[in-house]
Amino acid sequence: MVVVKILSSEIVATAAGPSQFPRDGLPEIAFLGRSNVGKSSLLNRLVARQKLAHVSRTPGRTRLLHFYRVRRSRGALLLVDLPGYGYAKVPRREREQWQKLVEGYLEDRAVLRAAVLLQDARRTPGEDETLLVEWLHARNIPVLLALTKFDKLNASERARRPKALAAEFAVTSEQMVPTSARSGIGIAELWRLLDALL
Ligand SMILES: Nc1nc2c(ncn2[C@@H]2O[C@H](COP(=O)(O)OP(=O)(O)OP(=O)(O)O)[C@@H](O)[C@H]2O)c(=O)[nH]1
Ligand SMILES: [Mg+2]
Repeated sequence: MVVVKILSSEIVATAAGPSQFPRDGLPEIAFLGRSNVGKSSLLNRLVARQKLAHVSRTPGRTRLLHFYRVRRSRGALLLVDLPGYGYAKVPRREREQWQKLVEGYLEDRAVLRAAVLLQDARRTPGEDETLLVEWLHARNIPVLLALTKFDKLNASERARRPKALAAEFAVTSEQMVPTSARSGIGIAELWRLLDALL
């Protein structure tokens, strides 16, 4: 197995719109999912830093795109922490703004190599998730599903949930990885799947 080292990671942009997106041409991976699903935590774990991305105490606060540059022994890339959706208290007008910002980003970003959609391993996907996967497929954006908070499942759920969720999303096992930002389960596997798309 080839060991890929993380050499450095840093935030390079916090963007409220396209004019603030980085233009250095590095390949990019976007992290998408419901508020509180664990996007920032997973990102921190991927770069082996505890406090690069902000882990929120109050869900649904992030309204911006955060771009992190990661230098690895096999090259540099950007990881993008997208604002979470689906937070119940968010008024409709803000939801529409989220949609405009995130869909605008996903549709126009030439350097985008893949989207990682995060799904809480304990929960049933909602329309937000299934429609998003369809939307990404329709635009030929490769999608990986990261099941989050896998440490919270017991042994029998660990055996059952990935299969059930793969069926609900209609994806193969190569497109899905159980993860835990707490224990580190699935982090190496997620990098392996991402590298195949980079
Ligand atoms: N047990 C456990 N808790 C986790 C895991 N990942 C995230 N959490 C917790 O879930 C909460 C939300 O995590 P965040 O990483 O801030 O989630 P987010 O998707 O970035 O949330 P927004 O930025 O609000 O969209 C925090 O309390 C985390 O500590 C995990 O793998 N296991
Ligand atoms: Mg976050």
